[in-house]
Amino acid sequence: MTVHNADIAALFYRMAELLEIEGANPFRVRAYRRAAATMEDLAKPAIDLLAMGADLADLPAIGDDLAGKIREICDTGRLKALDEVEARTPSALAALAAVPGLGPKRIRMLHERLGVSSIQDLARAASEGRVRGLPRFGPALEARLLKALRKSAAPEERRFSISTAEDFAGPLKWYVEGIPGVGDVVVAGSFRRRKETVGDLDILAISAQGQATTDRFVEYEGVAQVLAKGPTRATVILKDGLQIDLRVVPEESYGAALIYLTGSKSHNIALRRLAQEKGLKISEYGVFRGDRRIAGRTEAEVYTAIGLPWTPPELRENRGEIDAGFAGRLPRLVALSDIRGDLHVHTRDSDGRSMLDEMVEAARLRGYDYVAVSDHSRHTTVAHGLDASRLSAQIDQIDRLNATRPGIRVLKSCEVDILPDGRLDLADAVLSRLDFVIGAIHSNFGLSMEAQTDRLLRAMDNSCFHILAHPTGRLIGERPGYAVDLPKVMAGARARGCFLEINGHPSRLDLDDVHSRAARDMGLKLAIGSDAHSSAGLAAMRHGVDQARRGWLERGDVLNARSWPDLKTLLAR
Ligand code: DGT
Ligand code: CA
Ligand code: CA
Repeated sequence: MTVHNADIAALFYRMAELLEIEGANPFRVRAYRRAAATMEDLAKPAIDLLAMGADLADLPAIGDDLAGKIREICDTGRLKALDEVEARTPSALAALAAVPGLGPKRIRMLHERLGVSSIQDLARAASEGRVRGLPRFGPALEARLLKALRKSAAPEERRFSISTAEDFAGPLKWYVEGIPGVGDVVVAGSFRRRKETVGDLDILAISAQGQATTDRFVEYEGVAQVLAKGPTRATVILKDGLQIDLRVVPEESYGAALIYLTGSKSHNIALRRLAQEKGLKISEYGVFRGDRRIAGRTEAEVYTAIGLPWTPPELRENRGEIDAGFAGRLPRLVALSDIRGDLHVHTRDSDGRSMLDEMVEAARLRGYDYVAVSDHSRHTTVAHGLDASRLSAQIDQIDRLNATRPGIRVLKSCEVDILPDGRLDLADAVLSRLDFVIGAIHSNFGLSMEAQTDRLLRAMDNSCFHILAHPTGRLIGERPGYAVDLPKVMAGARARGCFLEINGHPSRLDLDDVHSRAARDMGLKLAIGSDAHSSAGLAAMRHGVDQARRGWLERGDVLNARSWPDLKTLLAR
């Protein structure tokens, strides 16, 4: 575990904030703030100083007590004293600190004078005009608070799936590219990092004429509301509720601005810390030594200036990419062009909308070497699942197709239901005729974690089983996954020669990025499937690949980045 000085500072600031809300001794509050500042200014990581045997009590504003706390944080990543304060501060009160304009002193005043201990209390008091009369408040602040509260009370932060965001991003990008004087345009933010959902779109445009650009930007036909417009930036809300932030920068800051706007925030903060350690300053305008700009035009230039290789946006989550970059060990991420085939598609034989030969032809047109037909089994009756005789007939049909159609190999598969007791929905006799079997849960989501985990492991005990589809069963924005001990399932899969899937359907993306990373770290290979239910659905492969990239997967970690002969060898149990 690496604990950064900024992490220690953050814990101390939080401590000061909560103590202040509590009305603790001001000297104690100030001591934590000064200690936090010391940590921020420290040139070397405290964790390294400790390892070298340095006495941190020698540092400014750090006494024996705080030195001990720093050691505790470096050892455990936590601060017990803070946990205790957190536990006794009403969480609603602590949450008030997130309202712009409210610091601990004001929160305490609101609490003591007006009995405010939640956001709702505050909204009521402010709308009744009771806040303005407090010392250090006033009508202007009251109005600002109300505005901030209205914003935060707006529908529970709405997020858009990456594929919905793509639908908006494409035309919007063309529009901005068409504005006179505009050069490159990039949709940055979480969209560029390929997060599974985005809160808003952040567009970066190069132009020497900022004002003219934002003027034209807000005239975009989809705009419902203009929240802000200035010479370098504008914010609008589209009719469908999606917010768009536009930043306009001159060419010489492009790389720096792109890094800033791509984020993530925690990646940016880590970069800034790194620059500071080198005596540099990094901002959205460039990298500076003193007043001199030493980099900024391209992303690569900026990364190089602070000693890092250019880092793929999907990795910029401060999940180890900085250390890996330093060590020259960034993964060579799998790319869509590495994918040789699709391992999960449906046809009209179950709940797909395209005929089997249409699916095969669409896969061939995508340049695949193979495509696996994996219709549902009978247990999933709503999907018109196949029983043994219908599956047999499909197998025969695919054999005939393979004999006549050159250009792509059609693999015989089936998405077989895993029954509540872990048995598979179809008999081994028919399953063993398939090239491989995908197992999935479509019922009994409510089992205990232990039972669900056992169910999956028992299914994988069957030597007909190969790939576990959408392993958590979640539907993004609709339902969480079932309770399951994924690390245990992953280890169990590896031990049995089975694999897990990254389902590329934009409402599934299951495994997600974090679980995919965990699989990779334990040496478990993954299959990426589109779960297409029509020929157009094959395009979802790219969403699966995006999440694989966010999970640090390389070509070798992905089953269907292999040729069929190689894949066949891997699938042999
Ligand atoms: P989202 O929109 O919630 O899906 O996530 P992002 O990552 O697109 O975040 P957003 O739209 O709030 O901001 C876009 C980028 O701007 C973000 O990825 C990094 C940068 N950024 C925003 N706030 C800060 C900040 O306080 N500090 C730094 N260093 N960068 C920030
Ligand atoms: Ca964003
Ligand atoms: Ca934004």
